[in-house]
Amino acid sequence: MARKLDDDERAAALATLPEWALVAGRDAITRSIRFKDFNAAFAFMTRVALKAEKMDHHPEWFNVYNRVDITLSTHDAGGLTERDVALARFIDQVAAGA
Ligand code: HBI
Repeated sequence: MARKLDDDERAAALATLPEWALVAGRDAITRSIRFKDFNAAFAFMTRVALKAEKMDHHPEWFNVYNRVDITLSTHDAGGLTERDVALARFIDQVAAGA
């Protein structure tokens, strides 16, 4: 089971994830992405969903039309782990190519 990142590890990870912010009051990170339309947003969500299944690590997310709000944290560990960092990097790659 993944272990929580300590303060230094979390800061180092966040430094490499400039699009993401810490969630106030949670050991979690969040990013909001706007796509050109719903179709692009849902195509993004489909790709991330397949990766999440493969990783057995799932996002908390909300979609309205072309916007997708994503929050990542590892529920089993009660906070941020390397799995969240890995999924965030994948999300950034897919969003960049959308
Ligand atoms: N996704 N974000 C997140 N955090 C988890 O702890 C987690 C998950 N997806 C699946 C999963 N854990 C399973 O390993 C457990 O529910 C058994």
